[in-house]
Amino acid sequence: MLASSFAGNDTNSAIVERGIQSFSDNMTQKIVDELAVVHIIGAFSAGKSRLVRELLRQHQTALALLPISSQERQTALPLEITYGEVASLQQIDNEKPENTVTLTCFPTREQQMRFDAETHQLRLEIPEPKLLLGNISLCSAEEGIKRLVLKDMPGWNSGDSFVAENPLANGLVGADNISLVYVVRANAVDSQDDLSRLQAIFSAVENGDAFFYNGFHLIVVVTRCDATSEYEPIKQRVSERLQQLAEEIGIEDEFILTVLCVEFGKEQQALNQEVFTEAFWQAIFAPIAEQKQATMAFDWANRIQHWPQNWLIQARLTKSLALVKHAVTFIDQFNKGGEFVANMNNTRLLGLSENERRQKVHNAWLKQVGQWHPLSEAIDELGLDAEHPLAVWWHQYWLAQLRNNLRAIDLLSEKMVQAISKLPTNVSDLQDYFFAQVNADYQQANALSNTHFYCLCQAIEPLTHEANHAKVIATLLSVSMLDAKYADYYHFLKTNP
Ligand SMILES: Nc1nc2c(ncn2[C@@H]2O[C@H](COP(=O)(O)OP(=O)(O)OP(=O)(O)O)[C@@H](O)[C@H]2O)c(=O)[nH]1
Ligand SMILES: [Mg+2]
Repeated sequence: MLASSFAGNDTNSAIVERGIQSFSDNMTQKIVDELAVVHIIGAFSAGKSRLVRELLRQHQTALALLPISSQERQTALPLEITYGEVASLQQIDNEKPENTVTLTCFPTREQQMRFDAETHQLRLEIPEPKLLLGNISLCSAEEGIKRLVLKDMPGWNSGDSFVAENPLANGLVGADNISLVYVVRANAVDSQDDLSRLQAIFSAVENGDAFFYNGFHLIVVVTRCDATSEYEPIKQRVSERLQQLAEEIGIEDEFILTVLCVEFGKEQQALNQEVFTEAFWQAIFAPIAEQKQATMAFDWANRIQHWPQNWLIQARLTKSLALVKHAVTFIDQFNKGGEFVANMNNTRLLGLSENERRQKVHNAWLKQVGQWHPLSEAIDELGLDAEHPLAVWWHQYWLAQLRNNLRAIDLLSEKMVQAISKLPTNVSDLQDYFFAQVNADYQQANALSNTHFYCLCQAIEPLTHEANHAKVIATLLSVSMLDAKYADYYHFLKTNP
């Protein structure tokens, strides 16, 4: 089987790879920086950082980057946790972003305290899919996948931090909050100090200073609940207390409370907290759950099914294959029983002028092969919009192959038209004349049905009837890769005998 030659310096595989890469880039939605924030607040040593560690426990390789949780006051700088393709921890100077430092392990409290919590923070990026929200619309209409930012805050009463002492000044106000997480030890659920801080936050929600999506969702995580029998009484006590606070402040209509009790256990012998962590994620995403579900199910196969009609490539594929078929029929008709203009000879042209002879031969030829429109012009009409995700593959591979393979047929047709138009009156044998004029081009064109590209066209013909557009594209991309690899291999063998 013949293989087409390389286009420029690229191998066929390189061209297909580029097409597939471009398709993949176009179909992968970019992650935008719009922030949806969930603050984790509470008194020092309540278990805020421990909660974060539990949520990210399966990221074993990033263990050194996770916040330290200890019996002493620990967190001194706010820690942002969000999605990143690779785990990384940075210390950010909000006023001088150029001073950002990448850290290889989580800084101790002493190390953190060298920096001003008002202007500095830590940022942990981690490949945790739970931190991706899908392409939901939050505050702006920006398209792309939104990230969740969890904020592990310094403890309220850790004394020496501006941030810790001003829970309202440290981001709750002004952020696009999805929900709020308040962590409290089981033995501190009656704390007056916590209550007065929550009161300040509830008031900020009431007067609109603190913005929350779809109501004010508060998730209370009660840690160190060692006996499950305590869960219900604790939940009840916390609910009553906070519901009453919401009523006093006048936000009971928008106040949605979830209380989760947990016993994380000793760090070293951490229990499997799967049930708790699932319940936790579900609770914090409750305000955007519907939107999130709708966008997450919208993968690329689904998106292709929803492409506009003029983006679907079946119609263009059908037209491409029709051109190939047309070319093959043309070649079949081109030579009938060894004659390029069948049954034509000098006797039938006797008594005609030079022009009349040429006209008669041309008509006979057209009758034999049918009307001919240059294939290259038909191929030009098959272009895709530049913004079509498959545009690179379609133009650089598919249409280029089509053009390369059908060029010989256009050339043959042109050659024949020229040969007829300059047919001299004194040729002794018409068939000999045409043989000399076009046979070499005919042989070239006739090789089409022997090419790997022709085989490919036959193999993908059933796709033109396939209703599943994603399947069509997936199949096209994979067979084009096989085709390209074959062509490169063939070329390699030919040039390295
Ligand atoms: N046994 C047990 N220990 C817990 C639990 N929750 C937290 N701890 C421990 O309590 C200590 C304090 O937890 P941290 O996560 O550091 O508390 P924090 O709220 O981040 O405290 P600051 O950063 O100082 O504000 C750590 O040693 C945790 O391992 C729990 O449910 N059970
Ligand atoms: Mg902490």
